[in-house]
Amino acid sequence: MFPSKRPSSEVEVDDHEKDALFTRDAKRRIKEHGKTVATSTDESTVASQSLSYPPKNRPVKPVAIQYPTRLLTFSYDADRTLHFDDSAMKYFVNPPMNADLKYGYTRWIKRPEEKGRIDGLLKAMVKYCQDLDSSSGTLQDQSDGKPSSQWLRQMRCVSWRGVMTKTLTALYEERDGWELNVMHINNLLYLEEHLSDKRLAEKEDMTPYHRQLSYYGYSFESFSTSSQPYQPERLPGHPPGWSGDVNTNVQWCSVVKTKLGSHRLLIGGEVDCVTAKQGHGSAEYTPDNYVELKTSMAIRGANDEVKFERKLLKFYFQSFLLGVPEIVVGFRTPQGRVVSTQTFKTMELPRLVRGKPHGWDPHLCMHWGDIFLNFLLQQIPSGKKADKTHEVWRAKFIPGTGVTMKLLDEAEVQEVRAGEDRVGFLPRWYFHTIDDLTDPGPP
Ligand code: 0WD
Ligand code: CA
Repeated sequence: MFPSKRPSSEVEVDDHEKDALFTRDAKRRIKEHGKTVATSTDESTVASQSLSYPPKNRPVKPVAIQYPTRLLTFSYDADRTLHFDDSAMKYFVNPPMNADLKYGYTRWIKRPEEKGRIDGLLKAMVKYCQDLDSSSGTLQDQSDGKPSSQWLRQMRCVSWRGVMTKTLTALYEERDGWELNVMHINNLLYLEEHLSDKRLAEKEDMTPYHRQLSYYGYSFESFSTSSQPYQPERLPGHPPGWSGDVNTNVQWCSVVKTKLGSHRLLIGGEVDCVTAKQGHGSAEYTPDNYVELKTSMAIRGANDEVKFERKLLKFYFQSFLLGVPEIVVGFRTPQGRVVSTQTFKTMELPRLVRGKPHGWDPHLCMHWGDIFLNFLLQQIPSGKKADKTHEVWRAKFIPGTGVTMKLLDEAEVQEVRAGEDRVGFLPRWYFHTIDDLTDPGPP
């Protein structure tokens, strides 16, 4: 544990102290873990800051993460149209052994790579707020604003689950950097993954080998899901268990709220399938029945095992963040044949790696995530919607180092907008719909 008393010149960022840390108007240097991590030099033109991550070998103050609560679900259809229903929900079934994951590859309808827009999530958030207001009727005391405004005012951050997974696991990431666009309006942070046109083109231009590997995951989904509980599909002209050709436009998503430290988060993400409720065999499901599907190379020796156990960190947070309790891994041969499946309980993953040299500690990730959110909240001044000319910031994660952040200039904001009708990266309709939702009202 950190000593409880420190010289004030050595404020530790992990202290939850919402004090003068990172205030823009002070010339200050913040020493963290013996390194200078943030400098600001000018009252009004602070343009970049950085946050290095804490060492992994020091115990940290526990930062709690709340088990998520589901708010609503929605579906994207084959044309990528969003529907507030469960039409894209599928049931888990055991995949046939020796299933050929190459099957159907040439018929794969691949969703083009796109910028990390959070439009679908915002639509879901607005829908939830509208439902909250209409179900509260006139019973609610509205002196403090509509029920949805009260609710939304407690939220601190909105993002896709994938972004939050990357953020929390950054501490252990040694290879892949990432960049986020960040806006802060009425005390709510909006995060989208920043994918430049160049980066998108690179992602689209996968080698045939990587494309194939990426397809294995989707065809495993087809073999492991069905439109009916407990009944693998039997489609004429296809191998047993195949539930349909892969179209990656189709997704079933769940939107949840959770809390990391003191920050309430609104997160949306894809859920692969559900197990039918015991004894029902009907369309009923709860988040307790969500299932995440993964494929991985069959483990052939100690090295493979180490690699797999490292990967479990991402599996863990990806599933935890949406409240997915089970992960079914399909182990495959290099040629894409399923040789076995294994079900992991999300909550038990940390114990599997605890104390191992390549192990990971979720508490360090949560602690880091809390530091990171504090950093964003305190560095980026919260704008008001009424301005409609909001600052967009860029947080850039550099593996092995930490995060730098800068305010984008007009040309960079234009690149983010990419010619679309947006304020920063937020769709303009959002500002119209939600104008009174997160507004804190008159001072
Ligand atoms: O930054 C993000 N996470 C983005 C998400 C950027 C752009 C779009 N999206 C979309 C996602 O495709 C999805 O519709 O937002 C929705 C929610 O995403 P998420 O759940 O936050 O995404 P993530 O956790 O990164 O990935 C979940 C699954 C993947 O499962 P595996 O088991 O492979 O981790 O979403 C799928 C994939 O099945 N997926 C994709 N499918 C097609 N194209 C892509 C992609 N680029 N990325 C993830
Ligand atoms: Ca999956």
